[in-house]
Amino acid sequence: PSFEPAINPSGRAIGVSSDRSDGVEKVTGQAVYTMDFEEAGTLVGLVLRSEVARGRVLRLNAEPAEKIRGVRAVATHLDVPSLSGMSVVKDQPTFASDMIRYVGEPLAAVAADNEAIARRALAAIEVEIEELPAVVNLESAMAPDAPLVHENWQSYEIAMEAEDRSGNVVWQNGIKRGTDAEFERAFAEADAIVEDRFRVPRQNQTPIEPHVSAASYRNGRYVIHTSTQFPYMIRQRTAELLNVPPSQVRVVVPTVGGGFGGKLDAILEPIACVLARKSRRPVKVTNTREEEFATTGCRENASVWLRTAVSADGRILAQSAEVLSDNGAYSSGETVVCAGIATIALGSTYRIPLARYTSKVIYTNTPPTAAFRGVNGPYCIFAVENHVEHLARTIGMDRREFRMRNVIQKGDAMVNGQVLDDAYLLEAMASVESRVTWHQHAVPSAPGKLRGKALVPLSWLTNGGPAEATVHLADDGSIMITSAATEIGTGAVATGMRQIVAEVVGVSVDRVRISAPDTDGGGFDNGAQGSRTTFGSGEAARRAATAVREQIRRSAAALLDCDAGRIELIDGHAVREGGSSVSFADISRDQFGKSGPISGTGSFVAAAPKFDVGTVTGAAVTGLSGVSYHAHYAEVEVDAATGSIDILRYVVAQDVGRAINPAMIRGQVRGAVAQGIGYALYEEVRIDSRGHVIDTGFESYRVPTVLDIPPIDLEILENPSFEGPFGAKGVAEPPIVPVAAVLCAAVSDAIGHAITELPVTPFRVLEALQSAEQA
Ligand code: SMO
Repeated sequence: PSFEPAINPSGRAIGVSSDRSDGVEKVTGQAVYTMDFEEAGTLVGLVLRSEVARGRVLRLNAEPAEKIRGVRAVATHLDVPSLSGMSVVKDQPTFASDMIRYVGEPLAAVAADNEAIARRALAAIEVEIEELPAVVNLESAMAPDAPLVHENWQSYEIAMEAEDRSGNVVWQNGIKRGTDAEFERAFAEADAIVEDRFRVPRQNQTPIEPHVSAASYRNGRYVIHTSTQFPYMIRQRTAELLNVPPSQVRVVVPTVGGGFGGKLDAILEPIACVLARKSRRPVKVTNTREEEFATTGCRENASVWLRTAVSADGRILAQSAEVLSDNGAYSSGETVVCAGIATIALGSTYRIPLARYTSKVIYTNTPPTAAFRGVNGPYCIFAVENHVEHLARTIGMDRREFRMRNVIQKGDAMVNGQVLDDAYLLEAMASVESRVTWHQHAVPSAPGKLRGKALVPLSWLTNGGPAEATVHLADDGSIMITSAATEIGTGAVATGMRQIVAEVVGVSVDRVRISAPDTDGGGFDNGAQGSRTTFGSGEAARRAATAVREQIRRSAAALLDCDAGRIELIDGHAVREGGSSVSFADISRDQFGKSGPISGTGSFVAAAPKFDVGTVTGAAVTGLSGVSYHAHYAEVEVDAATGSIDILRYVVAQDVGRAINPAMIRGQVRGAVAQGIGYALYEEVRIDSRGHVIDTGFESYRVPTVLDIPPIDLEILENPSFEGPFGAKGVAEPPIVPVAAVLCAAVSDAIGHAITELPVTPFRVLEALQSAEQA
């Protein structure tokens, strides 16, 4: 691989743990979140939500609410265009009209002078609903005679095999590798066949700042200030729902208090817009914590079935898999798109020569599910790795040995046929093993305490979506970046992109500023998703900065009377080889009068990966970009009397391509492992038999605290990508992916019995211990 070497060989700007520029204002309470943002005259918007999971709206009368003094607007489905012709991938209307499909579905909204009036107005809206039988879990939704969540949904155009275009299946994706005859022979001739089914619950992103959107309507345009990860998606989706051209919607993003995948879609934005249009006043709609738990898109509940043929000498011969993911009542698109990733994720760590994988997304009468850091990776890898432990046990082989025999190595293809010329899984595993006692005997446990450990390798992707950026040389010699890349708390925009540009242009990081995301003010950006900010937005900025750098050198050459090739850019100055120099401020002012201000633009989209398709067919997501390589190790101690789990040691090796800011990487790994611990051991959004979310607060929904998170021993590996800036790859998502896998495997190792369902609660541990005794 060849990529440009660092332009400042001293590494002044990248590879340095620059301070987070947004840190001080956040910890001192000065940062302005959408929560804090308020135009003069802003009204309070509240949403009336359905109390039943499935039903027919017989009557909806908003008139009594409209008559209340201080109520400025009441909106229902009558105020928005109907959704006919909307694609199934994004099918949620702003307000329900005739049918209700989940508890919490918006029926109407009000804008009033204050919250008390708005609450009274909600209570005054008259609603009559005929409750109908609902399907609130995967099993009942897939039953042959199940009620259809979308009764006329077969009219949607879906690229799906004909036999599956029925029932509540939203979308199906599959991968076939090898011929049917080869596949069947592998199972017939296998020394062992192992089968498992794994189950996982919903996980809520629990951002500190809930969803909140403020909208105004001026001169026929909507202006939205909102807490989002993806301003252009909000613009597009809101425009689609309001049936206006996207250019009639402007999206501005103040400081964001956490996203984690949950803030990709328009949820409150269209509601705020309709209320603003009707009231002719700015309107702010804020989710309560209860609404945040009960109505926003969680990581989906799912089940993963795996069946594998294996040889006595520990080789995977063939594998079947079926993933069932709960879409909820409407599709945001994420769960559907990610169904494609699931089939690849299952076959991205080990060589699977023959495969039959299916991934199905199912409609249920429950709140729509959506993206969450790592999408379905945490449950696909949880299933794959605990299944691998089962395979090794079955043939009596050491699990480390089994993994080494099957793990993808350089030049191998993943199950989708994509060749990984740079696979660094063995190196990641070696990094972890050099820091743990894997080969030694475990430290003896105290009486009643059981110790176990596990090591899990991982390949993971970076979103390769498009980005534009512009870099300007200002009149004072400082640098300005305009981009719609969105800072969601990782530091990748506010600090990382500035480091990248500083490195290229040859200034200190504090001389570089970056604009806040505004769809009226910067180029397109694919949003803070899939760990793509540094990789994609950063690369666009690097390219823009390179164009500026060359213009500065040309201008300096003219001023210093030499060849541009002899100019170096150092600390805000253009320096002629061995002699005189001119400051960026002087260059800038000189250029203003000659050929105008200096600026450059850059754009990026990842190239298609390399394939050795052979007999692979059917993958809807065709390839992964910016693949990085990882290993996680955990050692746990289980209390046999109480079932409680202590994490004694947690070790990570993460390939980041190129470390732009090591301290920020450590922060991301720690945050991801923390969220992974929550998923593995505590978190579960439960839904009752009538479709109500049970866990609507932190009293019953337990997230890990600082007391639950052990020190994390991280080694950062640098295996440069061909595309990211200076070789950088995505960082923030991959480290959540293997956490549940490694913790569950370590607990199963400790208690001598497999656990196949998350979260691994003390109750499940005691249940498994009991089964182990009976066996
Ligand atoms: S789930 Mo992430 O925001 O791509």
